[in-house]
Amino acid sequence: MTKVITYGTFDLFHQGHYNLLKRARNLGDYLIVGVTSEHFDENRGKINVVEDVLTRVQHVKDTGFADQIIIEDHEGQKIEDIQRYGVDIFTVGSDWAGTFDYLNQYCKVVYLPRTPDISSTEIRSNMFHPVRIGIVGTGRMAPRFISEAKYVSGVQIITAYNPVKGEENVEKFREQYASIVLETESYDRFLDMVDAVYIASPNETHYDYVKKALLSGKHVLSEKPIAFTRRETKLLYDLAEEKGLILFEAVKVAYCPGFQELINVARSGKIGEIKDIEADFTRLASENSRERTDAKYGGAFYEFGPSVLVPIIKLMGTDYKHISFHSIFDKNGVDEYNKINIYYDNAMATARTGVAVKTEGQLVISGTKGYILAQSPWWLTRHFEVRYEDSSRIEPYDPPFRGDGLRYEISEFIRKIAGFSRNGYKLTAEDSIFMAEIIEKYTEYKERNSV
Ligand code: C2G
Repeated sequence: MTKVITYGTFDLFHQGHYNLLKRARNLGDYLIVGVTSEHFDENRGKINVVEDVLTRVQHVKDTGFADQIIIEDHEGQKIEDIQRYGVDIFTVGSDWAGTFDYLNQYCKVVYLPRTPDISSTEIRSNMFHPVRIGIVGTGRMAPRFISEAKYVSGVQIITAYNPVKGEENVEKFREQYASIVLETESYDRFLDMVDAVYIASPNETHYDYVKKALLSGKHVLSEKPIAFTRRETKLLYDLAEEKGLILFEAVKVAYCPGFQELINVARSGKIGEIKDIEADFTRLASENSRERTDAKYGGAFYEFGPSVLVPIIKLMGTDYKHISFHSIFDKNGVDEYNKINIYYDNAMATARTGVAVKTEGQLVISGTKGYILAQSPWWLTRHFEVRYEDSSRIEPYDPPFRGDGLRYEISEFIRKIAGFSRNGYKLTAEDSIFMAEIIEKYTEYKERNSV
């Protein structure tokens, strides 16, 4: 009996997949098909897969060509499988020609002709109808957004908006991105061109921009904080809901695959009951930066507060008993460094943020059986460890992380707009509204104590 094995994602199953499986089956008497897990696809940089693994397995099964279906979830598995199942022939489509020659040591490698003119990528982009995006603000975030959006299919950046006359970054933007229409006069005209907006303007302008965009029927991804009060934030989410629009707060860490994994490990019971969280995020900003000169809307807490609150909200929830703030302010009332303590029944958390004090910058989640340590920069989660009383016992995790991480939040946003996926569990409206409540409390504290 000749055993054949092939692998694929088989997303949005199409004729090319069908032909490949049929040809693979005809190479022998028994066909094993490896379908990639979500985790493995994320690891190899394929972040646009639409269907979940069980749906994809079902489609392969429905063809009737597979005698056995397995899940491929890690690098190096092909070699293991070939040996474990006693495979004679490994095959994939000719788009991979050469890539798997190293498997010749274990079995015969055959590249089958690829069916022309059809691919999951193409189907995905047709299904998604490219979402036309406009960017509000041409400062630091805009170029990062543009370069990361290239990795997400179904996105077109059409226009950018900045009404501030003479700002240096406007001209730079115009020169660098000739194909993006730069609108400097009318926000309405800018909105008319797009399906969705990404808001990366100064903090205090987010609320108005978000509100107007929603009222014009546009989906919104807004930099944090969406607004400075609970009431305003809730109003915006209610408005989005009423209009059937997607509103996402861009707290990047929440959408990182590695951070999701960290939260899931923490929730799994591995470290026992969670009793304490220490989330630390500091970045020294230059003395003339916006963060250190804008006494009203700058400072460390507004800058990094949402990021440090995410792990606390995700693991301890919103039902806290008491919160206290401690800040070091400069002479103009800018918070340079903060320590926030949140107390729950039987658990507590500390968040530290700073723009003029440098700390270790780690995330520590402490439980009754052990703790999770994610070192700086834990908000771009690439590595974390589970540690125990026995200090020699360390379990490392190395989740995937590509680019500067923005692509994950963009991809989630686009998927939600397209109606796929995945309810927004990563950062919900409730999470954002709760963050706004803490921000509001912080503002009251700051007004009382800063100067
Ligand atoms: N395929 C094809 N013709 C197409 C499209 C795809 O023959 N028009 C083949 C691919 O060459 C592959 C299989 O169908 O052999 C599955 O394709 P994908 O779902 O795109 O999976 P892929 O990313 O190629 O994964 O470990 C995974 C493997 O490396 C292949």
